[in-house]
Amino acid sequence: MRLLYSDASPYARMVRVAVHSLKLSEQIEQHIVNPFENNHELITCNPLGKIPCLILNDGGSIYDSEVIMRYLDAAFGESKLFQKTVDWQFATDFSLLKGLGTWRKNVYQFYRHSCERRSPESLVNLGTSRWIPAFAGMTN
Ligand SMILES: N[C@@H](CCC(=O)N[C@@H](CS)C(=O)NCC(=O)O)C(=O)O
Repeated sequence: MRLLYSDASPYARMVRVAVHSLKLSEQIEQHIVNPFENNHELITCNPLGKIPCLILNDGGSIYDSEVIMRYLDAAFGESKLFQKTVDWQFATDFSLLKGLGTWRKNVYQFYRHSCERRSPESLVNLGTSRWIPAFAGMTN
């Protein structure tokens, strides 16, 4: 598989965290693309011309960061990152992460702040979340 991405894209970064967390780095070749240069391969696999875009081994393609992550998790991760049944609070928290434009240190602080405001249980979830260790690792 081949992942078209850009270092500057928070959406692509999120997918790359998932690739790393699922230990798929050797199976997915990561290729930098500037989405604003009308790259032929990108437009061919994603008519929207946006990254990230995952090109499958059979030539098909999957795009939109969340769809890519859900695909990788279901196909190769035994649904470790996203549960098989929808947890709406988890989905909402995930949307919060997606909505953040700035990553690195801010993502962890913002998420923690948001959980602290909600409920003590959220803090427990924060500690046990499968995502946070990966994000925290990227912020160091
Ligand atoms: N909903 C998409 C958004 C992807 C997106 O907007 N990517 C930006 C880079 S951060 C892009 O490719 N922009 C190029 C364009 O809009 O033409 C996702 O989650 O993957």
